[in-house]
Amino acid sequence: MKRTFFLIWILILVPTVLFAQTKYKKEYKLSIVVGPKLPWGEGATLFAKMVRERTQGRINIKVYTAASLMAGKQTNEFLILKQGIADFAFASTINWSSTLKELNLFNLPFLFPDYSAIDRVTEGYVGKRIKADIKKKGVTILGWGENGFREITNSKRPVVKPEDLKGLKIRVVGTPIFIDIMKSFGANPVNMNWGEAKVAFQQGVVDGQENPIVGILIPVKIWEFHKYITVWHYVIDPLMMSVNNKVWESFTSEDREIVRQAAIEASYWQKMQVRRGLIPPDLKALDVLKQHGMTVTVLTPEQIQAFKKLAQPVYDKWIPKIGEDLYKEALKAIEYR
Ligand code: X2X
Repeated sequence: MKRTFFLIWILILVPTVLFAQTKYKKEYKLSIVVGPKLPWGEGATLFAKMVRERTQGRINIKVYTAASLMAGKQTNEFLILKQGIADFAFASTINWSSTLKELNLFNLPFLFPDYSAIDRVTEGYVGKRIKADIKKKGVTILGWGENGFREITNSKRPVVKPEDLKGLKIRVVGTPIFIDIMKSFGANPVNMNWGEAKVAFQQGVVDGQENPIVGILIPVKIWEFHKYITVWHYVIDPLMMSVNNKVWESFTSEDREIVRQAAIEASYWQKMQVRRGLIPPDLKALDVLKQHGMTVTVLTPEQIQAFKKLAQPVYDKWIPKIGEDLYKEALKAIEYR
């Protein structure tokens, strides 16, 4: 009797274990658009390491840097993740916002005044709604990291007022709202993939660009190309640790829990890295730029207002595409004090 039970048990258990293991791929591909040494890349690597260790190697994630899974075309990232060419991505809202219009919420100029405002939006009701919408489109968001507040640099002159931007060629990501924003300020936007941008700075094909200080500008040594930076916090750029829905559903519930927890921890760690030296009174990150000879101009609220006023047409055009309701909910969270 006992032996029969044992045999039945073995007959059930062995195929279950084998089947569970064959469901998993040998390697899961995680996409990022930058290199491995930036905090963004380090966050992705940390996530992969945590998942590999905590699942005893059952889930083996490899980080594909420099937009290599989409031949450099960073605005295609959501599509390749949805299609399963990538299994995971640690992705900027900017790069997905040409496909997912509501993500342009984060691109509205001067909407987010500080870190606490962006945290209330991503971690609150608006973040949950965005997650639910993206889930319906084939992708699960597991955690929020951050590229940072984007500041503008150039090789020509200090930018204090809109007239200073007149005629400057500014490299932006090839997502339509950035063309509208730069035009509203009076600059000449040039869209270009990040992979080609550094050479363009070097050769002076463009006069300037916009990117976050700790997340991008210090690691790429922007002072080798541009002498002037204006700190104006005009756009914030959250990162989403994300996974293709089919891949997500193929994991056991225990493994999903491990992956979810690792995503939260790694994205939070990454977000804290890029905020270092940028929260008053600790502004060491600005000192690094100055030590390398850059002229750092920090705009006052009145100076920012001059740019924000010019961007009103961007708000008028893009709020309907983002969704009036989502925008209003975000405003509520931002204005909460
Ligand atoms: O292309 C950029 O500017 C970058 C690296 O910041 C993004 O991917 C949004």
